[in-house]
Amino acid sequence: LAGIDAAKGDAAAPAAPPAAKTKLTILFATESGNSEALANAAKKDAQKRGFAPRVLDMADIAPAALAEAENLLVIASTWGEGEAPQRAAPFMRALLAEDAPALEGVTFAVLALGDSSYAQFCETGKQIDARLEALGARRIAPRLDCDLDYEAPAANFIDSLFTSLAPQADAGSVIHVDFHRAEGVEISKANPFEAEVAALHPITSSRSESETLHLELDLTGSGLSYEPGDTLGIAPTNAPSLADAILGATGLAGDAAAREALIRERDITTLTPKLIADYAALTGEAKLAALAADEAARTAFIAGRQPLDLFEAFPHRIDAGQLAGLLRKLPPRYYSIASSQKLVGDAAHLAIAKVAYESAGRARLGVASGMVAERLREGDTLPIHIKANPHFRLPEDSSAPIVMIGAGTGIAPYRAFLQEREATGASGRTWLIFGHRRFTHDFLYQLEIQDWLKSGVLNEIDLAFSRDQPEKRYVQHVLWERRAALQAQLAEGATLYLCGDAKAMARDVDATLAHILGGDDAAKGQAALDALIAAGRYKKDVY
Ligand code: 2AM
Repeated sequence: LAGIDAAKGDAAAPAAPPAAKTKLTILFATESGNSEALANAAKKDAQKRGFAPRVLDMADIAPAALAEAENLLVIASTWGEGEAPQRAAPFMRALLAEDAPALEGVTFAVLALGDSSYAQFCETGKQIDARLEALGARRIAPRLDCDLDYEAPAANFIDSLFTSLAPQADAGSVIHVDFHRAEGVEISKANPFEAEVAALHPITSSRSESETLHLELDLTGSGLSYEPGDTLGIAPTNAPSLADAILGATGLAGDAAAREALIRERDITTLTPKLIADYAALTGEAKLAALAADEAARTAFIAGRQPLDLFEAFPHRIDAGQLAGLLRKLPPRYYSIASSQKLVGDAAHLAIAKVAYESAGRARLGVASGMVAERLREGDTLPIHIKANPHFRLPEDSSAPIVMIGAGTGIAPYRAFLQEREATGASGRTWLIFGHRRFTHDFLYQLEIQDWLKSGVLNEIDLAFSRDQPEKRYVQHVLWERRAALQAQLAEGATLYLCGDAKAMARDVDATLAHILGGDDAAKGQAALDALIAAGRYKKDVY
């Protein structure tokens, strides 16, 4: 290990100055902040253990910056279908390019975060791990791929990595920071606050094809605070009817403890390749083993299906412990906060679209949105925590213009921005470009928005209702029509925001923005967009 050898050499020399601290570079790639938070916690731990650590964001550097890194810990999230976090994309392109710099002399370890329900689980971490080795760097620990419940395995990985990097450390002086629980009694994912539901009502008309609810949570007594742009995590419960169906299919009907665990603790709606493989191993059924082993057949089976479909297609009696062991831990669901504490005080507002669809012959409901829409009542409490979203904040200069582009519940953080601007009287120009299905049913927060237009908190609005005319009209069509005004705002120093659907909308909006900025020169447009992102003037919160 480069760092340790150097330290030993120094110590052996008789009149040498104190051994130089072992250098450690912690490089993260984050979309929603998990990798960033881990990197910062790891840095604190490393400092306490006597390393000289620094934290780098992949969004801010090029691969050449790693040539000087002696010991490198990479903490990388994967996003969407095996993609890198958006702001890390230029770094990843450069790392994978043929002219990437040689990294001999660098030792590294990769901690990958992901979601095992995606086929390309932890793909970004895997790519980095393979590429660093190909560029001549030396792997000092096998990569760890973490699922949504990453906190404990990630903390253990970092702990043993640091221990192996500094075996010479005096054990008595090592303070192990358990960053899994370092927050102590603070409200966190592991220790949520029971927030009372102060208000819950639809903000779409009863004839809307996409019901959206406005939820107000009382934070009194929690000590919680948030900034506009931050997100709120809800620990949901599963539908009791779905839990009962699973108990029936696995021969556990009537087992009250198993039922409780399914409702409160286990993820009973996500079918992963691992679940199929584990169920095959548990039951020894040949057809299941064949399905688990055949990637194409497995992917086709998983599409639109959930664990219940698997248990019904391959019925076996299993015990409660085995059932719990097959299912992931139920993860929280995150929503952009739709309020500013400067206006609402000890409260947080959310806009929640009810997810309801049919697949593989069965009606399905989103876990959290289904719970909120069907079972939650005013006066109930809900376990919640706040997750900061430092990359989706209002500009520091409150006189700078902002352009807010959003579709559907993508309006939520803009309501927070506008409440903040109302409360502070900030002078920056505000322009909202909002898209949804129908003007009469789906104009979320219409009355408030009209009031803001009247009072001047909101200076300009453009609407794109997609289903009010034969041809689809989307936010990117508005952007294109209003490209001259957009360019003018950018020239004035505007920051652009984009919130809403990642797959279709964000991709199309990006393409339109690149077209506006680069004309027919696609590369020029992309470069201009990348430059805006790098300057913090194009911020996305897409899901
Ligand atoms: P649609 O469902 O009528 O196609 C919020 O969901 C809004 O985003 C809806 O008006 C929806 O339109 C629209 N939407 C769907 N696909 C989109 C895309 N590729 N770009 C922009 N908006 C889109």
